[in-house]
Amino acid sequence: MTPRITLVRGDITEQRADALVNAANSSLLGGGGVDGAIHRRGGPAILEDCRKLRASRYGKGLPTGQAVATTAGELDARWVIHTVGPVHSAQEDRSGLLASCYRESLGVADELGARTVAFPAVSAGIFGWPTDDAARIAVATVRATATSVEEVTFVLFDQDAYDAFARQVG
Ligand code: AR6
Repeated sequence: MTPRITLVRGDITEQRADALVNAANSSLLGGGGVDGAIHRRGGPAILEDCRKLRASRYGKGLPTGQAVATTAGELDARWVIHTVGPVHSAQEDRSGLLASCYRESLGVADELGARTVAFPAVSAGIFGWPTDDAARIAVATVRATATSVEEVTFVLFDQDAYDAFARQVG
């Protein structure tokens, strides 16, 4: 099955879903943008889980394009799924890695039994990915992924990003 896709304009930390996806970096130890907001609002339990992951499976960090789950702390969700988007490059096509973020996050959601998942526009902020292309890859990948997730909500922070996703969803 492929999930129903819905769009929301707003802050992902204010959403309710089984899993909220974080646009993290390989360190898993926090940053700006979505990552900063998730750790701020979710509280220290998320960072504590991230540190445990760094001390075990991901000693060198979470590779770009992969995903891993932690508690959602005080957020209105059961899990946060951390994924690391690629930094946009004009020289190198990294779109396969960006698609992988969505695919791998849905795979983790399936392992957890999550039925509703909220995504931000991974890589479209600090990592510099052009919004239209980020939206195209996000929507196409979710549509092409077989998953038991029933609903994917893209949570877009600003109107431009919302409009870009709306053009893709049609
Ligand atoms: N809710 C929803 N969307 C948001 C929020 C929010 N609270 N805040 C920003 N956005 P970014 P990236 C939008 O920069 O490009 C961090 O330092 C934003 O406008 O959060 O993958 C990490 O630690 C943009 O459209 O993620 C990494 O180092 C989109 O979310 C790096 O940034 C993604 O922006 C990851 O950069």
